[in-house]
Amino acid sequence: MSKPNEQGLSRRDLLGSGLTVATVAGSGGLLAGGAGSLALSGTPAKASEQEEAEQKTHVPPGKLDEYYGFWSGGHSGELRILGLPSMRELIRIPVFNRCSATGWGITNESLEILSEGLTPESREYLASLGQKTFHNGDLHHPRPSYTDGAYDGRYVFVNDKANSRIARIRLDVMKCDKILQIPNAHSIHGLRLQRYPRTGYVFCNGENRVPVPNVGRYLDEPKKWNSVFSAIDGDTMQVAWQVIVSGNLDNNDGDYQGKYVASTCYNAEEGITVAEMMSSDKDHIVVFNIKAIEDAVKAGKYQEINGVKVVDGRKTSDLNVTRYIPVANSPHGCNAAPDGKHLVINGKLSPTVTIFAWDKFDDLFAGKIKGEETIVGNLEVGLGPLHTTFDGRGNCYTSLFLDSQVVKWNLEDAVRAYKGEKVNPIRQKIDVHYQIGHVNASQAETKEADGKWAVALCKFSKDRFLNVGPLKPENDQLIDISGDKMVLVHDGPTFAEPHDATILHASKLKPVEIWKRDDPLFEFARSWAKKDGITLEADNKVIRDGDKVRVYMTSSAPSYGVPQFKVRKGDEVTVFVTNVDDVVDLTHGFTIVDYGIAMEVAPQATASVTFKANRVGVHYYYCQWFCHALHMEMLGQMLVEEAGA
Ligand code: CUK
Ligand code: CUA
Repeated sequence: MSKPNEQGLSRRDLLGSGLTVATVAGSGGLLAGGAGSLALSGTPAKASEQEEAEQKTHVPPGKLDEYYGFWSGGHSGELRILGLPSMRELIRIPVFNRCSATGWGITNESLEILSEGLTPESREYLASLGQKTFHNGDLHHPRPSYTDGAYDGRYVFVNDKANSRIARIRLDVMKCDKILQIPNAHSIHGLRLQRYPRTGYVFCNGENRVPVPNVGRYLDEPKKWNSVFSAIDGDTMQVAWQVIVSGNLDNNDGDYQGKYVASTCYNAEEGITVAEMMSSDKDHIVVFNIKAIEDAVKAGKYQEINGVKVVDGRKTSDLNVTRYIPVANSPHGCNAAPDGKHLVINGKLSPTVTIFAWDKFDDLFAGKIKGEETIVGNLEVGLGPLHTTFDGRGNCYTSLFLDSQVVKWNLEDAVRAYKGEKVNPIRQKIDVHYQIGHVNASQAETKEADGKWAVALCKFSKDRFLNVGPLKPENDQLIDISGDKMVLVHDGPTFAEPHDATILHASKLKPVEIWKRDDPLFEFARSWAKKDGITLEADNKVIRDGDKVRVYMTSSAPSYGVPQFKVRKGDEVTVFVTNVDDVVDLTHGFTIVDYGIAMEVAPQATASVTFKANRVGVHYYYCQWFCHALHMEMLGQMLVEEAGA
């Protein structure tokens, strides 16, 4: 039993007791982490089933996991890779954050990526702060690229809710190579990818409504505010087009035919306060017709705002590019089923999921049927349905935030029940710990959904782990979904904040072992080397160019090619380090003491950093990545002399 609070009840007691809380739709407190009263108690597995399932998660020392999981890092701004089913964290990929280990946000290469895609307004704002980029981000939705509805192993795309950006991570080297800030849209939340014929478009939801363009007035005229839906070209990482909509945009997903994208909206009222946003008992989903939007752009039926072609898709528009379909208040998750035919909308405040048939959208846009007629199912699943995932065998798994459960239900049965047949689509409910957000299963967002594992990303761990102070870890739980019954098999503590994860079979990815020397990410160093007549892999040289100094050095365990160099106070110094070791695992680093500089230089990579030598003295530089028995001895000295010396 966990320790009671002053009222004599711990949260665990509350969760277990079925204590009644107000469940009036519209009560803001409802979503603040209370326990649901209607919760059917979860059905735990039999001891033998439990043991058998737990055995399967054991990956013995030296053995490899069967799946990669791309985990969002939420407001830590990073992306993480876990191995499944062991749930071991394999590595972290810095994206919107700064990273002390790899020098992300310090090196020239990373700063170029972090700053090149910013809008002119952001650049100006950041320059006024003396910054080249933002230092934070809020990464919710990692999505691997597709070819014909299956993962193709090229990229993972992610959103940044905090600073309205998206980023691309290359899966051959597991590094971020592009970041784009999206003009006109405010706060990028939902992010999904074009599945067919390939990615293609990256679809991004601007969550919050603002004046478009955002010109510094109209606070008291919210009717002049809008949300903006963006399609980004995933190859060039440029905005292809945008659509201005009514209401806001939360999550989205596309079909398997490349024709439609749908998005949930939790504020059709276009209110500002919670009460206003909740005033109607209906919100809507918006359906975007890709071809119609492209045709409108081709026909010049757009407005150019901040350099982007913006098509009018509001309710009042006569362009026939969007359709609004009413659903119960405050829908959240938006999930295309791997059967290619169905779309599941998760009710959040409504205890239901609503099922749509993609192919009915043809008739909807042709004006032959009404929005409501595209609905083929509506099933009561439990309290606080947020997201749904799939096993490829016709079953769906929906996260229930308020009930702290995952509910398994059958899609075909739900469609039959909606037609009036007497079937119970609900298969099972299990407890998760606690307050689950996303649930996602192996390969579930592809036509190759394989129904082996699902992860339940729980917002609270409460007393599941040793107490680490007021800020608790969250809890990513692993569920075996391969059999008739779900079995909860693993608790995984995790730091802020995994919203979401996508799970790929390991055969989908073929990352390189060491860098290739001609990698485009080394272009900055290559172009300077060319100007200076330097061969990066061989030369160790200090070049003075007025008050600019460029230091080119190699690194080879356990030494730097330049053991010492001298500069003058006030010089602008750029150090290029090329790791000439070609052994797997042999990463070097370069850290200058008391200068705030550190970077990773993996085998066959070049990294560079530029700084002002404004601090005189002898400053050691050393290798911070363990590389050799003499790793401690891998160091050198930079002397910064007084300018007149
Ligand atoms: S959202 Cu976090 S629980 Cu940002 Cu994907 Cu639904
Ligand atoms: Cu090189 Cu440690």
